[in-house]
Amino acid sequence: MTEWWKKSTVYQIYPRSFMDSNGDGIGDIPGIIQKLDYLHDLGVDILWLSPVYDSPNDDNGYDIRDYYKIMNEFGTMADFDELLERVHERGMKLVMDLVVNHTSDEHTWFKDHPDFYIWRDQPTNWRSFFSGSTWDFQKERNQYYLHLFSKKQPDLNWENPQLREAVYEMMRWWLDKGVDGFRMDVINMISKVPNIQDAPDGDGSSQFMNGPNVHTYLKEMNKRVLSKYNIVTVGETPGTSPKEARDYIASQNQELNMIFTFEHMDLDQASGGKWDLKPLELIDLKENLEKWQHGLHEEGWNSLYWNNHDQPRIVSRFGDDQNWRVESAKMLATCLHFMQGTPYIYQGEELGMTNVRFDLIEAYKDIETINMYQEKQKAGISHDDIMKKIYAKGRDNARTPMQWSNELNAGFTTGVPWIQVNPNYTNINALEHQDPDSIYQYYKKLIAFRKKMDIVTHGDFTLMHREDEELFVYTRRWNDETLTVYCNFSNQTKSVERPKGAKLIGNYADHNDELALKPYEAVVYYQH
Ligand code: TEU
Ligand code: CA
Repeated sequence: MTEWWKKSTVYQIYPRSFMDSNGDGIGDIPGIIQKLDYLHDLGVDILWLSPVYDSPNDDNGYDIRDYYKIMNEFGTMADFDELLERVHERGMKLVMDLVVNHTSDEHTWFKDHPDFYIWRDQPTNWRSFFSGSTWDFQKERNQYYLHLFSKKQPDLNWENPQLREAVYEMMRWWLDKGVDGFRMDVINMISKVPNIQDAPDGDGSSQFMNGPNVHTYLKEMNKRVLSKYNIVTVGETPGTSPKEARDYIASQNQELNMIFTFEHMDLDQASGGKWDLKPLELIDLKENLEKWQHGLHEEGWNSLYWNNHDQPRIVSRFGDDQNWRVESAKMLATCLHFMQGTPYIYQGEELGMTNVRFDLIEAYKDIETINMYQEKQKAGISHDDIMKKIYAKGRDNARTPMQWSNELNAGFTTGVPWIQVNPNYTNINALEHQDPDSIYQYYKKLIAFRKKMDIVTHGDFTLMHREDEELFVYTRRWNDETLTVYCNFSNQTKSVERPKGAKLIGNYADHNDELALKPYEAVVYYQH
């Protein structure tokens, strides 16, 4: 029997930027309820909410102050209960974002249970994901506490069984409400090596990623909580290979159902990390996705994504948002949605929303971006050179308000939006989403194929034209059926062999014996 989430498509909502119902400029839960029919029509069946718990919003909700309370800006627990009911009555499911590698420093635990956190007399030289040190000194205790992210996100000490029990109790509370699963924030970082120490150039990741007890903890979490519910779980696991992924998600391991890999999202950066920009080589992308398709084909299951609230928008990143926006958005969607796995659509991806360019750093809100700007400015890098990095990789690219219409503020709010709307909302918005040629309707077709074609769910994967630097071509085979997916990642017309079978999707008009793909065109052939 195929697990239900293997035929599903997930839609990620970043509530702060999705829909504001009360004019305070901040998206909220009643706003999500207003848009459920838009989501249901698209055909997605699982909604993943980025954190909606009480938070001081140092990292926009990924710094939780109270796991049992809804963030004031987003509404009330009654609003949440209504959202859950409205989602379920449409036959959809709701997955929460579980952030338990760290809490906010304003969580009562930080004061009342210091042993739930990680303290040392002396700091190591580790660098935070958000610039600066991963240690902050606390006078009262005369010790340093660890925070891999912001200083207001102290890491939890998972070696402490009382902490683990407190997390499991909270998880049960949400699951007993009827929540359908969890996306688990940096879950592969919860086990640190026992004697943490300085690391070469401050990169401590080998001491906290996929650590010594991470599988012990996840097996315990599965036994004590997850196994008692019919739910779906996906772990966010930076720095994980297919081999390590199988350890987390092979069904016999009784841990998680899926994980997010970051390898394909790190291909357009050089050795200095995400801000050290490097053009994408398509062959690197083809071979990485092939590695993951093969690596999890028999054991495990891929999470298929191009976008989320931390990544720049794919049509600007791997497509062409100036000259071929609609074509390249559809091509990128085709490339991903015919692979094996569960696809994740991030809000606005179905409209071909693009990256944004604010002239002033003050327009940016993301702590990662602001800290990086200050750090690089101190290092003497020019404003323009830093802004180039932010334009390419800043997380606010994904966090500008959802563009619902061409009205003021894209119909997102009647107030002043917490972050400026992308000025291109006047011609990129959801008004035309019923138009048969819209990107939204194209996504709707892709989602429907997954539901009705077993070859998409179960077929194997073979990369074709491996050496071609502009074409991404692969086949899927299942019993006597074959799908051939052709994606032109360039702004040139590309000719390839005439495929066998019938055209399943794509605007391409059949020519004689060859296939001439227009710039950023995708076409899929089906034969059996
Ligand atoms: O992100 C984890 C993570 O690996 C980030 O460092 C990510 O790689 C980076 O932001 C890319 O630029 C998760 C959440 O998705 C992110 O929003 C949070 O800020 C972070 O954890 C801390 O909770
Ligand atoms: Ca609001």
